[in-house]
Amino acid sequence: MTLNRAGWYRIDDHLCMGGEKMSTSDKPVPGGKTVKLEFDAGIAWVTLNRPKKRNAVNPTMNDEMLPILDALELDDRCGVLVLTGAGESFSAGMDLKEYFREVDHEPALKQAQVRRAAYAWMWRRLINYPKPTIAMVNGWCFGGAFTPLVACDLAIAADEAQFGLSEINWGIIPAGNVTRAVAQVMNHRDSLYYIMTGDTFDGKKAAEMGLVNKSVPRAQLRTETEALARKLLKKNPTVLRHAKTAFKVVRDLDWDTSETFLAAMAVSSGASDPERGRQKGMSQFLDEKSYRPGLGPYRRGE
Ligand code: ACO
Ligand code: V55
Repeated sequence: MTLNRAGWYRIDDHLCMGGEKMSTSDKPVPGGKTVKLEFDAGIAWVTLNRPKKRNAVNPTMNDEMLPILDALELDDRCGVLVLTGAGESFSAGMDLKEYFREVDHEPALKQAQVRRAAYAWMWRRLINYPKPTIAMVNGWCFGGAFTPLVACDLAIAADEAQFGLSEINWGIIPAGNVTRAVAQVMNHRDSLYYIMTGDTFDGKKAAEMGLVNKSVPRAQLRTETEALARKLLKKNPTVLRHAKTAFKVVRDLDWDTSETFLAAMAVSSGASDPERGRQKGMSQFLDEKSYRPGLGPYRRGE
C-alpha cells in the first residue's frame, strides 16, 4: 500500500495498463438486503435501502457494500456510480443500535472488524474508486454519512435535504474519518461550527460551503444528477480515471514532485487508453475541424 504524503489517498493498482476490454455485463451483481442496485444506460444507481431506519448504516450494510463496489468496478454497465438513499433519507449516519450499542459488549478485535468493514467502503474504496462517483443527497444526511458523501467525487443535494454533524448531540466526537472528510472540503470556521453545535443545515447551505457541488429542488434532483452522469459518460473513462486520481494525489504534494508526478500520469493515461482519445481529439479538431475542444468532448467511438 502506497500512501501519498498526507496519507488520505492511496495510490493504488487501478492505475495500470489495460488489456482486452472487460465484459462482465452478463455476470450477476450482488445486491443485498440493505443495498439496492439498478442499472440505467451506463449509470449504476446504488441505493442505501433501509428506509424505515432512515438508511442508518449497520454492519450488514457495510458487509454488503464492499463486494458491490468491487463488482461494479469491473462491470461494463457501470460507467458512473451514483450513491443515494431510499425514501426520505440519504442516510441517518451510523446505526446507533446495531453499529454501536450491540457491538459495545464484543471483544476489541470483533469491534475493530466491524469498524474496518465500515471504513473500507465509506472511505477507502470510494476515495480510490476508478470510475466517477456522484453522491445524490436526497434527504437526511447525518454523522457517518458525511464520509461516503465526501469520498464521492461529486455531490448534488436536494435543497430540502438536512445535514448535520449530530455526534455532539449524543455524546461522541465525529470519528470514522468524518472529521477528516469535513476538514478536506469545508473551511475552518464552518467545520468547527457544525462539529461543535451539531446544528442542521440544508442543501443550499451545503452547496454554499462547498460540501456539495450543487443543490436543486428535490423535484429536479434525479434529472440534475442524471444530466451530470451523462456528461461524464461522454468523456474518455481512462482519462477521467487518471484525472481524478491525479487531483487527489497532487493536492498534498509539493510543486516539484507534483510536476513530475503529473507528467508521469499524463504518459500513463495516454499509454493505457484503449480508445486513443488524445489522438482522436487532436485529429477531429486539427484535421477534420469537426468539433471545438474548448466547447465539448471529441466524439468517442469513431
Ligand atoms: N441509528 C439507529 N436507528 C435509527 C437511526 C440511527 N442513526 N436513525 C433513525 N433510526 C431509526 C429510529 O430509531 C426509528 O426506528 P423505529 O421505527 O424502529 O423506532 C426509525 O429509524 C425512524 O426514526 P425516527 O426518528 O422516528 O424518524 P424521523 O423521520 O422522525 O427522524 C431523523 C429522522 C431526524 C433522521 C432521526 O431518525 C434521527 O435523528 N436519527 C439519528 C441521526 C443521527 O444523529 N445519526 C447518527 C450520526 S453520528 C454517527 O453516524 C456516528
Ligand atoms: C462515526 C463513524 C464511524 C465510527 C465512529 O461519527 C463514529 C461518526 C464510519 O464509522 O466508527
